[in-house]
Amino acid sequence: MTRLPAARRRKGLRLVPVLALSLLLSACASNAPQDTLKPEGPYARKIDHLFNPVFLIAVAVFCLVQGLVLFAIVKFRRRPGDEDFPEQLHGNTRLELGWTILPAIILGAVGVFTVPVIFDLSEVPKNALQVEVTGQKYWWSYTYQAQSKFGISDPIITANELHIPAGVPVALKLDSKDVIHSFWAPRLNGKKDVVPGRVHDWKLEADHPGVYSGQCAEFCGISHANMRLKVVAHDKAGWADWVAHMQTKPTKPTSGLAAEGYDLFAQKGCSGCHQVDGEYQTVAADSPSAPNLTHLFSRDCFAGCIYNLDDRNEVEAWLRNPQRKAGSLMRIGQLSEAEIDRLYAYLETLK
Ligand code: HEC
Ligand SMILES: [Cu+2]
Repeated sequence: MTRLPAARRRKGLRLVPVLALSLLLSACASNAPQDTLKPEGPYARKIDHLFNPVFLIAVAVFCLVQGLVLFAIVKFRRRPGDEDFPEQLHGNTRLELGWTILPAIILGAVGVFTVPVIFDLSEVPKNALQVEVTGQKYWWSYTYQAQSKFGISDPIITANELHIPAGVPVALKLDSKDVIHSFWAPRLNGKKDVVPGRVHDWKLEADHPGVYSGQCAEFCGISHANMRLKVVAHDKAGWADWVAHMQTKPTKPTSGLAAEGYDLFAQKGCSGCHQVDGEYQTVAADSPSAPNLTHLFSRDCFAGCIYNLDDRNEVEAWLRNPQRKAGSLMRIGQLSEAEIDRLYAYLETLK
């Protein structure tokens, strides 16, 4: 066996504490909005309640196994004067039965608690708000069909930010336009694959009003990491306001930059992909689907929730070059700064 020179070995050893420390510190983020260990709703809590004991069992098994390994290493180490091979053994029925039966019992016990949770989580909740979720490269669209129980009289279509009432179960129907994505809002429930040609049921519920971030959790292409989402949970009044607002139609601007922007929106082909209810209703059949912009400025974030809508620079940078988000399916010609100003003025009216 070739051995590393002593100096190199020592250098390698010095890296061990550095690695261990960085691993430890990486667990210390004070602001971790996607921390699955801090569930904020009943479904996520079910998973957490399962995770905690299973983790403890895993720790106990780890300590037992590693402890036995260390014990064997120390106890049976080679001592000075040991010249002969140790006694060679083959098989030990009692040990082998032990380490087959004990893990089987442990896994069986874990299974007894896990299986009901799997069934619970896949049960479609009753009296739930229904939302259709479509994953696509690289953003999420949400459709709420009319549901009188939740005050929705006309369908609502929005993107990236999923609005829900707090304390109410939300039944999701997940579908994909292109490849496999995975819908994940860690503090509200686990992951669920979003597969083209199939509709998967999933659900969410938030205990309290708040904003819960999430992301696509299945590698789906070059901007997979830029496919984030937000779940915004409202209190009763906030939910009623949001629904009422989303049911209004924007009024077409008639003067100033915004009116010029309105015309540019058609001239520059934006309306070929983007729908604005009441104004630009139909999009080209062969265009990639694009976020519905009817109430664009009622959202906080855009383009897979990676940019802030309240930062005008980010919106302008997007119109200057939508390819700043790698692989973006928004393809437009180069716009002049004057055109961008006008388009921005129009977009801003889409509240
Ligand atoms: C070829 C289709 C297409 C055309 C044409 C197009 N877009 Fe887009 N647009 C998209 C797609 C797809 C996205 C989502 C990109 C992403 O998040 O990965 C998008 C995203 C956006 C967003 C962010 C919306 C959100 O909620 O995330 C805005 C604003 C926008 N486009 C404005 C425009 C304007 C203005 C024009 C015309 C100059 C235009 N788009 C032309 C396809 C298009
Ligand atoms: Cu994805």
